[in-house]
Parts: sequence; C-alpha cells; structure tokens
Amino acid sequence: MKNNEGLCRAHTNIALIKYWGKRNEELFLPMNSSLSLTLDAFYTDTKVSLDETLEEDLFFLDGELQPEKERQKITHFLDLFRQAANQTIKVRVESYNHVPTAAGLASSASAFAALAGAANQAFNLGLSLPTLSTFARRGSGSSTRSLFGGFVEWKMGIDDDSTSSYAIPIDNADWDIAMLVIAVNKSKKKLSSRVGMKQTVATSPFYPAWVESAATDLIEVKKAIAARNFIRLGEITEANGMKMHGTMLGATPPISYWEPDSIKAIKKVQEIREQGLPCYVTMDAGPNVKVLCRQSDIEQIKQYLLNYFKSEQLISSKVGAGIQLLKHSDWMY
Ligand code: 2P0
Repeated sequence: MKNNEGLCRAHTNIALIKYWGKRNEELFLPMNSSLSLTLDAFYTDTKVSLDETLEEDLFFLDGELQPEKERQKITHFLDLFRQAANQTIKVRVESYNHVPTAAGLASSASAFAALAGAANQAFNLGLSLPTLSTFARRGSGSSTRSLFGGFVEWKMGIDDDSTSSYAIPIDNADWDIAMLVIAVNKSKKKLSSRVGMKQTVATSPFYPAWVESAATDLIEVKKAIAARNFIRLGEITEANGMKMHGTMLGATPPISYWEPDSIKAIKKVQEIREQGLPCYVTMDAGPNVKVLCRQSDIEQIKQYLLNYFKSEQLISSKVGAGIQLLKHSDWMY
C-alpha cells in the first residue's frame, strides 16, 4: 500500500432494533440506540487516493464518474477527515458495490463505512474503530454499525455530543445465525429514509412511544443475545420492526414502504414458523423482507419460499465481519 492511499471493504448491516429519527440532523445523532447484524453477502470496496494534482474530489462508483450532487456529499464527508488531518488535499474515491441487483438493498451503510476506513488509512489518522464510527455516522447513520461484524450496538449518546454516539461490537454471532432476503422490488424507493424519518419524528403521534419502546427492546434483545436465545431474539426483532412501520403509518402524510408482495412474504414466513421452524421478519425503508433464521434451517426455509418466489428473489447471507483494510493485491478491479 502506498502511504497516500487507503483500501477498505465494509459489509452492510440490517438493524434488528431500528434507528428511525434524528435529534440532531447536522451531526446525525439518533433519537434512540439501535442494534444490527452485519451481513457477509453485501459489501462495498473503496479506494481513497490523496492527489495533490486534483482541484476537486473525484468520485467513481462501479467505474463511473458520479454527478456533482453525489460528489458534493463525498466532499462534505471527506472534509471531516481533512480537518482531522489538518490537510486540504483533494481525493480520488473509487467504490465498488457488491450487492446483487435483485436484492434492492440500499448500500449507504457499507458505502460510508468503507469510505471511512479507507480515508482513515489514506490520511494516516490511526483512529480507533469506535471513533471512526463517529465519522462514518456523519455520512449515513446506519453506516456507524458497519464498522464491526456480528451483532453491533450504535449508542445514541448524550445531548449534542458527537463523540458520545458510536458503535460497539456486542457478539460475533457465530452461533447458527443467518439472514435470507426476500427481494420484492429492486426499484429505487420513492421516499428516502432521511426524509421519511424526519416526517415521522415531526408528525407521528406514536413517535414518543416508539422511542420508549425501542429502549426497552434494546435491553431485552441484548439479554437474548447474551443467553444465545434465538427465539427471543427473533420475537423482539420482528416486533421492533413492526413498531417502526406502525409509527411511520401514524405520520402526516402516512408513510408506508410496503407492497402487496411484502405482506405475502411476511405471511409465508409466519406459515414456516407455524410448521415449527423458527424464523422472523424485519423490514427497512423499502418493500423487501429480511428473514432472521438459523443458518442450519436456511435451505429448508428457502425451499418452502421457492413455491411462492423466484430463486433470484431469495438471497441468503451468513454473518459478516467488520471493516477490513485491503492490500493492493486484493484490489481486483
Ligand atoms: C436502520 N434504516 O436502523 C434503519 C431502519 C432504515 C430503517 O438506517 O439519514 O440511510 O443516512 O442517517 O442510515 C436507513 O437510514 O439514514 C436506516 P441517514 P440511513 O438501519
């Protein structure tokens, strides 16, 4: 690795206890703490190269130079690193997303985590992972949790103290855990999470109850993880996701990311459970359904779902690791 370059891989994560709302939009400070599972199947590789010949940052995604609006987001984010390093040098960013197109999963979590890891290396900052997670957070809230593998908690922190809201690993989840994505629709969502959460905080009368309930769910889910109680973990996960979507329905105008096939998928998962295989759904700011299950049951679950969905709609993932710095020889693009 050259001393002005950073190469990093970060996996995406799915929240089991959801983040939905900010108390400080500029600093991306959340209304509640959240907890996620990092997934192996979906990741972003990013290279950051400091380049004194550049007059502005350049951002390439999957080999294509990105438009001004996207570049500005990256520039704003990289300013945090420039400031920390006391430098003004411009940067070339090359990112490659590994998310099966059918999965329709937003990749901002892995994107900003990989960019943070690569920038930490390129600017030679040597930030610890929890501190680096406070930087990643400023790109996209959910990316805070993608710094680590397994089950990860993103602590909401205190007041407007940016350093108090960071991620920590809870458990490496090496105990027969997996996730199956049922891809219902891969088109871009109509309402971004950023706007959706703002609208929910501002107008849903259920919002205070959501915040209170998410705090209790977090305590209970951490107990379930500590006891390796998969059924309890699944029950809390499913209930928390439903509460988040219920809170959104209470917004003005109401918000729903669901489609008819989302409900079909939820019902099919319930049927599998009634047949004795424990599996639980969670959904994010889109129509796709994620199924938390045991790795040892995933093939059987998939077989059942194949009666109702196409095989390319069913994408399995094992538990993923935290960010990894890559060597030049690992850079395959
Ligand atoms: C989560 N989601 O905890 C929640 C659950 C979607 C539903 O974090 O505005 O892209 O960049 O902080 O992180 C998606 O929102 O939003 C998200 P910003 P982000 O995973």
